Amino acid sequence: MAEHTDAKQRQLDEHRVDDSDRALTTQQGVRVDHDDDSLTTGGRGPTLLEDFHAREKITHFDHERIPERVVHARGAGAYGYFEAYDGWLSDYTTAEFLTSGERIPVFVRFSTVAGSRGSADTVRDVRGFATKFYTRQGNYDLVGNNMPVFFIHDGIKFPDFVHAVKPEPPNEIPQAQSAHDTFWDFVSLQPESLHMVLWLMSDRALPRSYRMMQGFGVHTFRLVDAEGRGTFVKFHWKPRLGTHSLVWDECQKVAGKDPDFNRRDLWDSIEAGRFPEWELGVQLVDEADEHSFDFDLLDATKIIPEEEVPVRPAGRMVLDRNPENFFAETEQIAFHTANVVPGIDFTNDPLLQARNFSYLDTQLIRLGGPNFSQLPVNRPVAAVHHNQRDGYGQHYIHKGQTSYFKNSLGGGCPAVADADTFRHYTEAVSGKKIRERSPSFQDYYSQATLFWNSMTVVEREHIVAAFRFELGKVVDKDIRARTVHELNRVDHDLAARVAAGVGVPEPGSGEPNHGRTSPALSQVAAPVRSVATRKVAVLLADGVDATGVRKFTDALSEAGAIVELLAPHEGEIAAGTGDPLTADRQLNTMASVLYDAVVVPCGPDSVDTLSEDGYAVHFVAEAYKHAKAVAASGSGVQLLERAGVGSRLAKDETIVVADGVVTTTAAADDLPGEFATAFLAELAMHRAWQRRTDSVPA
Ligand code: HDE
Repeated sequence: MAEHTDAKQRQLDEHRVDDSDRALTTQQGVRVDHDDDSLTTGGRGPTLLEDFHAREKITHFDHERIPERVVHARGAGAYGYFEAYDGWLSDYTTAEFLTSGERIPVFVRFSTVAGSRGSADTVRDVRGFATKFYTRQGNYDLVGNNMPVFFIHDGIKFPDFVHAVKPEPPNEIPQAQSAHDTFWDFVSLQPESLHMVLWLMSDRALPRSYRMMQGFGVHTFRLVDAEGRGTFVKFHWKPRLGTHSLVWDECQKVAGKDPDFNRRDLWDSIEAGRFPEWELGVQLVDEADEHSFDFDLLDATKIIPEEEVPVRPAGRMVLDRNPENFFAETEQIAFHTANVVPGIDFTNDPLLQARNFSYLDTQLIRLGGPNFSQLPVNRPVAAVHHNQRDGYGQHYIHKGQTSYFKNSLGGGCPAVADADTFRHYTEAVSGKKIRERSPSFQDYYSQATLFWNSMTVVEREHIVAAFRFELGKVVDKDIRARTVHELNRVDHDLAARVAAGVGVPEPGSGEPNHGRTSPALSQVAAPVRSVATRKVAVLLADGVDATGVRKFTDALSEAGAIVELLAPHEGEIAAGTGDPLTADRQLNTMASVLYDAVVVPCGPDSVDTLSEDGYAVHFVAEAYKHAKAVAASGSGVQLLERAGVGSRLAKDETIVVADGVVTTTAAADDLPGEFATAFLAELAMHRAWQRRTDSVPA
């Protein structure tokens, strides 16, 4: 648990309840001497109405569920802090948290969008990335996603879009999936969604970890300085560990092996003191340049390419404390895009404007009334004084005779302030009231093409495979054809490759591709290489060369990787050389998909046992299929051969590195330090994307 306490944590401490060494009571504080049997007439008679304890207990239980979020129902959150760099943003904004450099408490909630609260983490979906900054000037919420654009550009389409992606009404199937008819029906008829659909079909929709995911504010917001001058801004979060994804086959398996994969990863990392970190970046656009782009800044289906407007580092955020209670904190946190502080304002982005209505509205039903901002996790650390009164769940006891403004009886208080106040940006607007979207929003394809053009070969392969998978689940052939037709307007090669997979005739040559790229969009082209927090499975059994294992795993741990020893049985593992080892986990409780890499150490008996264990053989083959780093030393190489892994395995004591597979026949005593170094280099690559594994059984 984090050492640091801050204003928010001190406030939360007042609400934290510790039951240890305490007596059981009713809600009224009456001590209870019996909690197993209800009050009955005789041991076998009817239960008595006067059993207030049993009634209270059951009644509370009957009411303990609240509606899940209509979207983003499944999530995981944590506390931490944000600190701005250098205060350079004070040239643009009066928002203190962006300029003071002080540590500002935050709570971040990550989420999937489509699935219900109990759905699996590793589904193909957008991820929410919502941050509440508890600033001295009030709460600021940056309610973003891990993709920089959205499916629609006008909020009026949001209910349609969500109805289309959610499980279908007759049977509530499928859960947490976009691979079904209604979603693709919507997409094929709503071309503005195409750009985001390309992101959704890309690896961005399959994050390896919330800690390895970018975040985006999506909309163009506005910074406002002390003179009231506005500057357009887009917010970006960049993870220190780089942006990395799982592969689709892996995701589907993880959904069964560990449906809490991303949630657990966040929790475990924070518990272990490996605090996730992001850098906040901003793209700033002068108001005078509002119309100098070939898209509309108010259109949330568009990015501002980083090569056109660079992302400037503005601060960093660290998450260092898990919540005490999921419901109280992660479930009850209420984000709202209209929670802004002085120095940050909106633009006329029609999606943002609708969100500013929706987020307050939704909390009223979800949290049962207008006082949800008094819930501990939602309370600002800034002082709160207003004339709003009463309502369900009112926690404050407001003193005084007046609850209106202006008043004389209350001395005019609370009084409007004259400094440090929120003042709406004064923007001149004019025009006729019309239901019509500006033509500047109507280029649906250029940026979808830009995204496609910017992908590496392997990223494109994944996108094509994703389209084939998703459309392959669509029953209505017209929807498939219509979608392919739309893809043809993005790129002909893309459309042709998808068409070939889903039984749709290849469309004509389509519109010419504009050929532009934005290198920053690829997450593979310039990866952050790090082994920090990467999970490595070491497969072993009795007779393993324990000396070599220790030497190797020490080197990995020192480099920041997490090593787990997996064996057919838990407890002590008899060693072929050196002292016995203790297995961390029983092999069959885990799976390769829960690790970043796998290692098979030397030890003839150990390797013989593993070679007879289909689970171990599959473990290695599957890690190989998913392009993970694989290593084996000494007799361990035989298990790789048995698993059909790699065509270039070591034949002698030389270290062979081939497409992420690192082998040597050297055993414990001769195992060179370079073996660990070579493996760490492959692990840092995240995946050996150049490895061709299509023919490896899934
Ligand atoms: Fe949301 N969205 N949204 N959304 N959204 C909600 O608010 C909505 C949009 C996002 O961890 C809801 O409290 C409308 C864009 C996140 O608690 C609801 C529109 C982006 C979260 C809602 C959008 C988001 C939500 C459901 C179109 C990325 C989870 C429960 C006008 C920038 C926050 C709730 C959390 C949650 C409405 C579009 C991100 C119903 C109407 C664009 C991360 O109010």
